[in-house]
Amino acid sequence: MKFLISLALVFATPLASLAEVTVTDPWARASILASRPGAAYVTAESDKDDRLIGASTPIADRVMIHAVETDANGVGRMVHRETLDLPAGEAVNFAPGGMHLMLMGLSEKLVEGTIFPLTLHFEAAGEVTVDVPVLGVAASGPHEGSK
Ligand SMILES: [Cu+2]
Repeated sequence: MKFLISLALVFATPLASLAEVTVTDPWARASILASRPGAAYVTAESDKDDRLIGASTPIADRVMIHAVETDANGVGRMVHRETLDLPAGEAVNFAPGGMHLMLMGLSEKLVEGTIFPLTLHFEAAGEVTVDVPVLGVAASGPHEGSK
């Protein structure tokens, strides 16, 4: 019993002070032209209320958080967001046609079969870096085109 109590204390201390964000299913679509921005997608989930405050990658000048909003005429347009809220325990999905990480000023075009690092900056959890696989130009999700 004494052992169980001390074990609980050991595990409770770090969890109480730090938020932890899990980033899964990163992917990007191959680009046809390096002059066009690329887009990367992930799923992010935090165990505490947190906020995505930015992202970066060595292959692009700048990474922007973009949402897609549909106007009154049903036309979707990209909207820049400075931050993105991550409510505790809620998985936030980035996907084509919705939230995405826009890779501005690519140093080279995204080639299918390659991988690049992407660092996400969270207000509470700090930095999380993931390896982003580049899938085919027609891929629409993280598991397609990855045989
Ligand atoms: Cu965009």
